[in-house]
Amino acid sequence: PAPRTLLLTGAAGGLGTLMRGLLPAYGYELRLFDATPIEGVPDAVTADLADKDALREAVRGVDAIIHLAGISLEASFGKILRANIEGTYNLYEAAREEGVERIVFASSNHAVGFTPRPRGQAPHAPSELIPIDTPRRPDTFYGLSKCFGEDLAQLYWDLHGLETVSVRIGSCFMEPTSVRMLSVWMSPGDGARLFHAALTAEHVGHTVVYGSSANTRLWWDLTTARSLGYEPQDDSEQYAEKLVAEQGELDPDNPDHAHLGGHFTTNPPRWPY
Ligand code: NAI
Ligand code: 15L
Repeated sequence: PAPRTLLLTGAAGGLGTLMRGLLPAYGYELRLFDATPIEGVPDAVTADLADKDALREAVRGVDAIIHLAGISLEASFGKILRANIEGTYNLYEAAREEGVERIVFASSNHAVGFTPRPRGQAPHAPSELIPIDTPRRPDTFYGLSKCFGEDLAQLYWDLHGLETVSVRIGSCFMEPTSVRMLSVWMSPGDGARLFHAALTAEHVGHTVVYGSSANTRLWWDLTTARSLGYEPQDDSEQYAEKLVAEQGELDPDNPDHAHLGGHFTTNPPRWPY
C-alpha cells in the first residue's frame, strides 16, 4: 500500500518548508522533525539528529521518511561528520529498529560536483548528459557526506531490506537565480512530484536519481527519475532571458562554470552556524 504517514526531517528548512506546503495535497499526513523549532506547529518534534531516543520516537509508526535534515552547505569536517554522517546513520538505525520500509534521502548534485558539465549549445544530446552511474566526484566535505548517505542507503537495502530513493537534488528554490541553475533547477512543484513518485514506486531497492525539472538546458539524465513514474512539468527556460541578460552565458574559461557543482568546486558557500 502507498505510504500515508510521513516523517519529514529538516522540516524547518527551505526545502522542508516548501514540501510542508505541497505534500499534504498528495494525501500524506506529515510528522515534522528539525533542530530548529517550527513556528505555529506545536506538535513538530524539535530535536537534533544526534538524539537517538527522540529519533526513535519520531520514526515510530510512520510509513516512510523524507530525510532532509542536515548541513546543506560546506562546513568543517567535524560539523559535517556529526550532522550529516552520524546524523544520517542515526536516522537509518532508528528506521531499521522501528521497521520503517522506505526512506527518500536528499542527496545532492555535489556528490558528483567535480563532474565536467556538458559543453556546447543546449539542449544537449542524450549521449552528452551526465549518467546516473557517473563516478562519484564530491566537490566538498558536504558532497562527500552525500556520497556516504547514498552508500549507507545501499548497505541498509542489501543488509536489512530497507528501501531508499536517493535524490541528487539540483537547486530546489522558488525560482532559479543563476545561469547555472537553469540547468539544475527543480521547481518546488516538480520536487513534490518527484518525492511522491519516490514514495509510491514499487520495488525501488536502492535507486539513485537526479532531481530537477525538465529544463531545456539540462546537464544530466533524468531516466532513472522517470522510471519511478516522475513526470516533470516545469522548465527553467522561462527565466533564461532575464538571467542571461543579467549574468551572461556560462564562460567556458571560468572555473566556476566548468563543473556540475559550479562555484562549490572553487569557493563553496559555508554553513553559517
Ligand atoms: P536548509 O539548510 O534550509 O535546511 C536544513 C534543515 O536541517 C534546517 O532546518 C536545520 O535546522 C536542519 N538541521 C541541520 N542539522 C540538523 C541536525 N543535526 N539535527 C536536526 N536538524 C538539523 O537546507 P535545504 O535547502 O532545505 O535542504 C534540505 C536538504 O536537501 C539538505 O539535506 C540538503 O543538503 C539537501 N539539498 C537541498 C538542495 C536545495 O536546492 N535546496 C539541493 C541539494 C540537496
Ligand atoms: C545544494 O546541495 C545546497 O544544499 C543548496 O543550497 C544549493 O546550493 C544547491 O546544492 C545547488 O547546487 O544549487
